[in-house]
Amino acid sequence: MAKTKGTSRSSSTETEYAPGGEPHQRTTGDNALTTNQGVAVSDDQNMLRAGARGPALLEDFHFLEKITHFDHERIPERVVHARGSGAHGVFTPYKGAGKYSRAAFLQDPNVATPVFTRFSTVAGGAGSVDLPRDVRGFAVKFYTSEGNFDLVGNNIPVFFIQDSMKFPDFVHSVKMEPDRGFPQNASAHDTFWDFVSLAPEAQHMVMWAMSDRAIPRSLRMIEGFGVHTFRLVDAKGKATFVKWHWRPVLGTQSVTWDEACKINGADQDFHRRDLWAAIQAGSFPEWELSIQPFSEEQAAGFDFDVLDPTKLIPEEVVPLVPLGKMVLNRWPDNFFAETEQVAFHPGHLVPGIEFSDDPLLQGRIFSYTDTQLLRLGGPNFHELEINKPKCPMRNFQRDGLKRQQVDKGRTNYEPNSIEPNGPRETPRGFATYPQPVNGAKVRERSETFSDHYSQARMFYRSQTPIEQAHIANAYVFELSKVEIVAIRTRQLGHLQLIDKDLADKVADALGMAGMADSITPVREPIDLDPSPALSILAKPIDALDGRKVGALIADGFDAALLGRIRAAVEKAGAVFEVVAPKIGKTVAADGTEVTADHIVAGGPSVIFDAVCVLAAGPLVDAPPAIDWVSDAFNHCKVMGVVEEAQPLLAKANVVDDDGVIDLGGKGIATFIDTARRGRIWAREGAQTDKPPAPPKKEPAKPAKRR
Ligand code: HDE
Repeated sequence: MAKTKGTSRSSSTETEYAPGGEPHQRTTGDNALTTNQGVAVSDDQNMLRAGARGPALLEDFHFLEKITHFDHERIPERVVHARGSGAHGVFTPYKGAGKYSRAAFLQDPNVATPVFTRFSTVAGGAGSVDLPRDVRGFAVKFYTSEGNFDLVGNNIPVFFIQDSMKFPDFVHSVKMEPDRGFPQNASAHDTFWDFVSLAPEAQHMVMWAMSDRAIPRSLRMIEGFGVHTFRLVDAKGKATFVKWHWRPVLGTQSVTWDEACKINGADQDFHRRDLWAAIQAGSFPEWELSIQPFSEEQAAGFDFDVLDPTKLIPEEVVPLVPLGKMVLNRWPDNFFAETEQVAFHPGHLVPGIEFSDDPLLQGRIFSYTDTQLLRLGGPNFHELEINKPKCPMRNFQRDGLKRQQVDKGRTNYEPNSIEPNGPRETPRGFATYPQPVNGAKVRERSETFSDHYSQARMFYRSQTPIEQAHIANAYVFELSKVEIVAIRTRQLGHLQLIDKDLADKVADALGMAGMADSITPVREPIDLDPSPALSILAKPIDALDGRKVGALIADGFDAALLGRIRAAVEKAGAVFEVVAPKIGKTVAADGTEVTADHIVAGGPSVIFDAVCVLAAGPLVDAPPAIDWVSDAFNHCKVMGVVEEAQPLLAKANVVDDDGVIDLGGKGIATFIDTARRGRIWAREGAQTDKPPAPPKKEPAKPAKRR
């Protein structure tokens, strides 16, 4: 066991790291951790399992009690992922998608399977804001002809912990602190950083959480991942390991941290409203479902264990195989009945899709049933409309709280000879892949789980300089909110192991240069090849589809120009909205009257992807208008401008660059063309020490502001 000195301010506890890398803090005093029956606990880090890499054992009463108690902690909102937005849709497989799995919904491109998808944040309550720095849940229920299959994933491909035993501890640490009740939905506080800095296995996912992935532009623009390794089984019984991926057709996009903070104030339902509005407008979001298939032999050759949920498989090593497409095309009729009552469960599998022995997945198989029992009030939650399979469902389970179905007949058991046409077993039913299992009963993490830094380093080094700067800023922001200095120095110690340059930047910005703890890793990190697929900006989008352009006007604006811009923006697939001092009417120079979508303070530029500034006049003396323009510029947005707006632009400190485009002449086309490519990161690059990554395409030479 590797020892690190006690770093907590108030105790002399020593933390020891076992060969698997997990921290153990033991006592010889009278402060033993016990079960609810008073039984002292010897290992609170690992579930009981058959062999270090084997499946979990049902006799683990400590784990069952701990996780049951945890699952029942909140009534009735979800204990995690409470804040969510959902939509109905369909999934259609591509030709040949059934190659790896016998699952019926993957076989026929002419058969679409209904789905219900719920996106969520993790830490906040049901009424919390949509844009905290947080992981997003991405849960899909497929109502297949063979029963319901739930793919319950996140928008980040790895997880914070390796063993389900630690889930209550991890979640407690990130939620509001128990004595003070804040912060809500934020990881920027002592207990979160205390936990993750004591559990090195969290470091990879923490790096993702500090990246722009944790502040998405839209739920329509997030990726989804199954996280764990799963097993697909074909019609002949051949098994393949897979990782699941969802890719948004609109591309992966994020906001900046400053925008996220301001959006939370401007519109706390930003993501829910955005998804709702897109679906109402018939602009249905789409995702491609893919797998990374690999064999057990291939898995054995990787630098990491595929059963370890804190590791990903780079796409450059195992490329994605697309299986089909999901389209979300219908908002629920009733939020409570559908989005709130939907019950997802990683154990809802159909023939052809199975678990792996990932110890995090194994614990989830129990937890989700238990949580629904509490949340939905008993064992009949499958009868709720949103949870009901859309294929026949019959068995001898009976009665219980809130039973809806009126079961008929005399038999409620089998075998029986009284009703021979009643439900019976079938050879085409779900049959588990006969994976051999052996091993001693141990609470032990496999040594193959012990490299906690190499992939965190790989993720960081796969980012563009702009994204790296955002990650560094996020660490600085979060750690600046941590009061206990020892927690900060411990986390800085981990960063030293991940990337020295990042660690020094963060320490420097905190005013803590040279204060990092010295941490001895259980296993020394290695340099892995960067994976460009992990960067958002390295895969630039070239489309305005699904995005939003805002135009700021005031009395005396050019109505004909506004009309031309609106037509061009809408033709490019984006939504166009007008912002003016008054909501009622704004009078153009030619007398035309236009109704605004927002007043200036009600429609700040943070809610748009690109903007046009078409007037100045009274706006020059209005602080919300000055903020509107200067925020748009500072958030690197492409700006279409007119000569008349010059006094406002000057007051907002807008400087000429390739993203400030005169809308005269062919300016509208240049504006659309530039806005399609996203932001003008060079504005931010000017503040970092490295230049931004060059765009793949040469930008069209934009017309400069006169
Ligand atoms: Fe969950 N998780 N989770 N989780 N999870 C829940 O189930 C749990 C984990 C995820 O929109 C709960 O119905 C344990 C990983 C999503 O309704 C609960 C462990 C991943 C959602 C629960 C994990 C997820 C949940 C709370 C570690 C990504 C929202 C309410 C062993 C692969 C689904 C509920 C929705 C919800 C337990 C870890 C994703 C308590 C014990 C890893 C997307 O059962």
